[in-house]
Amino acid sequence: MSENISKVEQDYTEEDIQVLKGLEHVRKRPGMYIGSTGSKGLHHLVYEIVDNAIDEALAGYCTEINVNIYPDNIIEVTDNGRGIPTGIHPTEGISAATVVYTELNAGGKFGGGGYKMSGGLHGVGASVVNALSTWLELTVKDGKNIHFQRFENGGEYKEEMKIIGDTSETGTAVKFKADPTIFTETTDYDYEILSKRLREQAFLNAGVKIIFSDKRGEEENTETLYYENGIREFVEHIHKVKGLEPLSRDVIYFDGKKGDSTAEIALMWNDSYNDDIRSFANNIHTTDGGSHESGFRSALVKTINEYGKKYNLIKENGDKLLLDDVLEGLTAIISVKLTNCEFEGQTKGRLGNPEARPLVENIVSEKLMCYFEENPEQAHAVFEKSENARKAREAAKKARETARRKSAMDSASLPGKLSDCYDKDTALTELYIVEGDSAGGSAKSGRNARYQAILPLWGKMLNVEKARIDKVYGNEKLMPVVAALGTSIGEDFNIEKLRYGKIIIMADADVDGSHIRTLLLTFFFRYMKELIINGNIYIAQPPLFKVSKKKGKKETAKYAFSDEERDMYIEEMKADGDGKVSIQRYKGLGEMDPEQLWETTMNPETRTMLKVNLEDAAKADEIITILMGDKVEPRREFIEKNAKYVSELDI
Ligand code: TSJ
Repeated sequence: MSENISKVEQDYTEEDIQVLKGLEHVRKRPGMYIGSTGSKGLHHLVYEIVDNAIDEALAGYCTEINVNIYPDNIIEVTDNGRGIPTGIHPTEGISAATVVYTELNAGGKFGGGGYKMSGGLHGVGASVVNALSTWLELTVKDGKNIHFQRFENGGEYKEEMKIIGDTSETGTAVKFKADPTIFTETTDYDYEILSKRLREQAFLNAGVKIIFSDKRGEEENTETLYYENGIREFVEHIHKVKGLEPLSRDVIYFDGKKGDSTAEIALMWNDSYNDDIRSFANNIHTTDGGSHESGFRSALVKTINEYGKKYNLIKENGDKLLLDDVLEGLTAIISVKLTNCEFEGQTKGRLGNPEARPLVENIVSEKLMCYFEENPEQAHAVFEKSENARKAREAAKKARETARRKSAMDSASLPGKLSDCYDKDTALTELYIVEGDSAGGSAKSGRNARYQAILPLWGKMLNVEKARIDKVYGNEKLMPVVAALGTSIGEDFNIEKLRYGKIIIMADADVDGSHIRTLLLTFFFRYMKELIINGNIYIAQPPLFKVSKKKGKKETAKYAFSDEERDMYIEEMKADGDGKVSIQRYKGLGEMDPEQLWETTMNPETRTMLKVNLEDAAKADEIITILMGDKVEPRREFIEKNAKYVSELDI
């Protein structure tokens, strides 16, 4: 068989050259295919391969997927499906499997069979993984033969696919090593990141068993991810890890379909004040929602109000529940599978397909009403919870009006501690939110007062997890931030009134500093989310060390932002000959004089800052929920699992 499909190496056709150009382009512009060449892009490689195996499972031919990490960060993904077709591709003249690996976007196209729902974050496929790997090995078992092919240097191959043995089993195995010349930042896979994503896939695809093993360390770390009840168990899992007390015993679950499109919804309320709604389209997390999610929201508020009216729980029309009221304490998963997903927005995180809205809306409207009628105690519990939220909302409105009268929200009365800048153009202006008065002093002297404003924070920080918005209005630490920004919060938020283009959180690299950072991020995430989406929030990166050398009277200094960088500068200075190298460790911003602070952390020409994205903020939000929550067990578990991360954050 391998004889039939072998081609002479030097006999390149025009098509082959096209193929190579495709993969070459992937190597030249990896970002276009996998988003980034950082840690995120690296992990995408694994998702991309696993998604293919999941497609086979969804098609009904595969029950088990194995994902292994071997020493040296080699990844292996195996399934027990039909095996990628190895027969000769009708137009390309080589094995169909080879086509999948060497042509962009070839996945699922061959054989006419194809898949109806194909995921893939950016529509990239196995060929992209191949293009970005030092080597990749493909093994296909077809119930008779074992076929094998090896690729090197981003998709080149010396031999066609060949038979290396016989077998009675079927399945596909892919093993690859990410190319360190492409992934220059890191080629180290993070167990928790992969585990979280694989678990999510197991929840979204009920009945698919994913066995995940990390074989890099002395002790193997293995998890079996298998959920017979799919997204119902996802909702329970979220409650369990966050330590939230459910309002009812069972998760509410609906599914339905229209044509080739399907939707599943699972939901449950808990005793917290926040909602956690996660939506997916073809197994891809739509972080910015979209048509399916808005269909859900609209059906939810409509149905609960209808129920209230029907059973005389709502007396006057003015008592109508708003969306925010019914969302309080709600955890929900919405998962749709469509033949052709369209993702919109800058980060492609929003589902565009208009048909997904009525699909979800109709299922939820019809079935939730039935559910409430059959489970009146649950319906009443939900109603009471929403009713309390409505009352709190109205109390907040009063608090807000009082606050407005005192004109605390008005930019005409800026907070006393604010050292404002002269410029008003948000293309230039920056607000530094600084923890501690001494650092605030240095920042004030060191800044460029034309466009940099300084707001020092003091006093006890409010824990936003336990407070509703009415408490935020009275908080001495947050109110100055709100007043300085000028945008107001929550329902009143208006980005047009923003007084600074960049809002920079500048805190020490210690326990208190990370506490402040996390709380501020949570606050922005909950009450000023648009600022994060809009990319206005930054985290300053002050150096941790100063490495300097005195040669006679002349001092040269370099600032290091990590232990590695510090050691590098020490070596450099030592290698550079005589003079004494000294190291200063900055324990806090207050230890730097104004010039140093300007040069290292505030000068736009020389500073580095981290731009906060929605994911960072959501992470902070999750950390706050778990660490500040009432339950001890999830907190302990979280800290154990995330020991590395937590110590980095030092919370
Ligand atoms: F694409 C890939 F290489 F990334 C990959 C594909 C990786 C892994 C781990 C598994 C797979 C894969 C593909 N598993 N199963 C399949 N199935 C097919 O490609 C297949 C088999 C038969 C037919 C048919 O119509 O008979 C159609 C397809 C798409």
